[in-house]
Amino acid sequence: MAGPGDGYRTEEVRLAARNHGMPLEALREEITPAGLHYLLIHFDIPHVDPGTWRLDVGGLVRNPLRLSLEDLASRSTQTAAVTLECAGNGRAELEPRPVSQPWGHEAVGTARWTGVPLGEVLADAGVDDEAVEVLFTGLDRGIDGGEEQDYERSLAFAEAMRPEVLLAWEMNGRPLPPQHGFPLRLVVPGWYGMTHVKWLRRITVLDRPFQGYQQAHAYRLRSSDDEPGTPLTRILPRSLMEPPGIPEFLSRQRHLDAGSHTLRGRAWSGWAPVGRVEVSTDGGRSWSDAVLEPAPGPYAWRGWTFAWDAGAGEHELCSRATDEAGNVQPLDATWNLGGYANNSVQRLRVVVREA
Ligand SMILES: Nc1nc2c(c(=O)[nH]1)N[C@H]1C(S)=C(S)[C@@H](COP(=O)(O)O)O[C@H]1N2
Ligand SMILES: [Mo]
Repeated sequence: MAGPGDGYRTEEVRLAARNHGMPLEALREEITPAGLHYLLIHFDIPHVDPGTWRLDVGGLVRNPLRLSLEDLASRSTQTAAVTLECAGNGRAELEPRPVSQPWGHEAVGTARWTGVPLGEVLADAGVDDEAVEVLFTGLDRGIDGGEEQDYERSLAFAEAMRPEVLLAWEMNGRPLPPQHGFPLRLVVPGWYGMTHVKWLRRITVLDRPFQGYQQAHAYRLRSSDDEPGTPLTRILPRSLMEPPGIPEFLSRQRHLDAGSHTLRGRAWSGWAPVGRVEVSTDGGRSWSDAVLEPAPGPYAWRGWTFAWDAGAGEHELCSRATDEAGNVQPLDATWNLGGYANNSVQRLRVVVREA
């Protein structure tokens, strides 16, 4: 943990340089270009020869499979626009700050993912009736929390069988870039990023819940290390504003001219479609509805706009999303040990100068 006055540690700065965020001006794009999509890589990006790579599907199945990329691509494919967000997005706003990847608000992006429904591959493998979970193992290996491990995460069997869950080999119409999981990754629309296992090499059907580090220890909401906590699952609603005007290089302070402006942003939730976005230009004291645009898919963000007549002076701009399940963004963050799921509203300070 680091207190409000503590500077960033070398380790945090190194992590931030490896795992870049989506620059918030890219909120302008409905589909995030691959190079602007955020990245989160725990260990090393593995080197993969697509000619010899195979996906093994085993465990509690009657017909274990070993599939090449050609085998997968010969099936009928699906493409979906899906918003991915790291569960640690917003972590750096917490006090004290968990020392980890120091995300502000930029750990998000929306891509078009192409692949095959996982459920169809599992059906071919003939899953046993005792199946409880499905485990996804990446090719990347490292040490986290003092434990050597492959990067692995599981899903409840019923969740894995949902028709929107994909084994994807394309991002925005091109083979997955190395950093986004080449040659194959899992895409679980609506869920936080840690579930979307990259560099897949094995899928194992289990008769009990997986207890590995990234499942049982990391990615849980809890306030101390000795609590089991509750697992992170779906993405809580969030709206972000494209920063208006121009930035000052170092502070990123925004400057714009007095007069009419169209404020823009995007909003998403993994629980239900976003049904409302409100904007405040006075730091959250008063709110007005933004105009919503359609989403490019049921699990993708939707754009919004808001007409603002800006008077000279300093203003704090905020936006907040409400989803159709009734979840709304809080004004203030709730602290937790891992710094997860902080979906409190973004506050953007702008200086408006006389036109
Ligand atoms: N194999 C593997 N898969 C992984 C990770 C990883 O480190 N290794 N990071 C996860 C986390 S925490 C996130 S937020 C997403 C990020 O996906 P992206 O880098 O394609 O944006 O990948 C997930 N899948
Ligand atoms: Mo993440």
